[in-house]
Parts: sequence; structure tokens; C-alpha cells
Amino acid sequence: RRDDARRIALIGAPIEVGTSEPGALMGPAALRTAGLVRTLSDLGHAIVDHGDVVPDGPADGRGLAAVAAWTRALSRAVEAALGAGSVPLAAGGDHSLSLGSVDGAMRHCAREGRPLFVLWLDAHADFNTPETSPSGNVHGMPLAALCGEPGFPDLFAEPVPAPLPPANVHLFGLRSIDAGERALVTARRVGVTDMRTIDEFGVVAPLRRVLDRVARDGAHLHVSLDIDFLDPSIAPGVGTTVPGGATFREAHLIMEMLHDSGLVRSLDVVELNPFLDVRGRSARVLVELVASLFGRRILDRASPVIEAVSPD
Ligand code: EXY
Ligand code: MN
Ligand code: MN
Ligand code: MN
Repeated sequence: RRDDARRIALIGAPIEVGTSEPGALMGPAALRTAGLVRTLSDLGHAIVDHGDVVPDGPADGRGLAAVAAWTRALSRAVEAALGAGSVPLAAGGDHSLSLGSVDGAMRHCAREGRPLFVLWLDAHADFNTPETSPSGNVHGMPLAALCGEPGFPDLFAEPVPAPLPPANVHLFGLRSIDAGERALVTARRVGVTDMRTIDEFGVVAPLRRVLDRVARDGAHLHVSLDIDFLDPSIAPGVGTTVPGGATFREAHLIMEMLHDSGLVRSLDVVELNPFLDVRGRSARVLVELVASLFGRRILDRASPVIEAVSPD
């Protein structure tokens, strides 16, 4: 076993009620087919596949009532995994699943009395409300609901936890935002590293600032990886492609930095749509990236360059 060996709880979340593009419910199966469990156990981690979560109530039809049934079930599974000392890996499924995974992490953090910080790797802000949403698709709304914006029906189990402070959310890779959510993201002071910032400064400096802040606050870091963060040329298997995404090298470096930080306590991998994929390419890319996040590296040590530029 490696000294950074973790217990990992794989929780399948075959949710597609939050999107209008069918196929995301095949995501967990494709990630398993691409060797997610085997890859992580070969790295020396103890990974348990908990199968797919079952919605807590009727979940047919699109929209918020169905999402609520998934949210409550996934929240419980994630909170239980964290309580048992595991790193929950929620495999989706559309991005509405993060309502459940982040809610579960919030409940765990409330019990431990530590702050929660959410790093959102995504082309989109996912900060629409039912009122601002141009599409009505819930996968474009989870952060607004988690941050306590009004206009949502009851999504969370009782007792409803205090909302996630928007200043504890950081959007990374943003390049598509609607007018209404842009006004909210600005007004609520959500942290943002957009694609222009990445083009000008690269991924290292902005990410290091985020990680330094998480470390300083002693926060639980939840990472939500939306596959459309990546450029569609390397990850075509998603319903909401946006040109100009992260390269494999950028994403890979981010995963290595996240691993080396030792801060990641929970993870979502979302929006993989195998029905739109090309010969399993996108599922494989995600497994590669998750492997790097869990410590696969080229040499069996951190890059010496990272030490050389480290501020301390
Ligand atoms: N902003 C658009 C909407 O709300 O409809 C698109 C949202 C796509 C959400 C994807 C998964 O990140
Ligand atoms: Mn904990
Ligand atoms: Mn998203
Ligand atoms: Mn997205």
C-alpha cells in the first residue's frame, strides 16, 4: 500500500432528469467499463463499488421533483461514506447530482465543524435559478440551489443545512454563462477562473491560489469535475460541448496538483454521455484524470519543478 492510500467509495448516480439530452444515465456504467475501479485499486487504494444509488421516491419525468428524489438518496450515501472515512466518488450522471453530493458533504462538514469549499471544473457556471434558466434544465442550476438562491422547491432532506457560502465556491474553466446567472455570480462574489484567465496565466497560478486558501481555512475540498471542462476534441461524449476547453495537459496537471495538495475529500465526475461518445474515448480520458487525482504520476515523487517554484 502507498502511504497516501485512501479508502474510496464509488457511488454510481445514473441521473439524467436534469438534462434534456438522453444518455447521461449510462455514465456510471461507462466509467466502470473503462476500468475505474481496477485503475484505482491498482494504484494501491482500497476502493469499494457501492453500485448505483436508488432515488428516494418517484424520479420519472424531468424537473425538480425527480431531482429531489435523487438528491436525498445521494446525499445520504455521500455523508455515510465520509462518516466511514472514505473519499466518496460520485459517478454521474448529469450535474444535478452535485445537489446530493455537495449536500452530503455539507452535512458531514457541519458535524465536524469545518468549512466546505467547492472547486467546480466546468465550462458552465451552473448558477441559474428556475427563474433565470433559459432551458429549464436542472443541471444548469445546482450551485444556485446549494448557495441558497430563492425560487427552488424543497430539494434537500430535513433539517435543511445552512446554504453553501458562494465565496466558498470557485468556478474553474468557465466559458459559457447566461445573462441571469452572470449577474448572480457577480453579485454573490463566487470565485471564478475563467478561460481567459487560464489563457493568460495558465492553470497553475490560479489553482495554487485556490488551494492555498483551502489549506489556510482548514476546509474540506469537494471537487466537481464536469467533463465539458475539457475541450470537445478530447472529450466528445457530453451533451453540452463548448469549444475552447481545457487541454489534456492542463487537466492532467490540475489533477496532479490536486493530488499533491492532499486536500481533496470528495469528488464528482459528471456529464459523461456515452451515447454521444466516440469509441469510449471520453470515459477513458476521465479514468485517466481520476487516476492522476488519486496519485498516479510519471515518477514516484512530485515534480522537482513544483518544489522549486513553491512560495515556501
Ligand atoms: N447554462 C445553460 C443552461 O442553464 O441551460 C447550460 C447548462 C449546462 C450545464 C452543464 C452541465 O454543466
Ligand atoms: Mn471528514
Ligand atoms: Mn456542469
Ligand atoms: Mn458544463
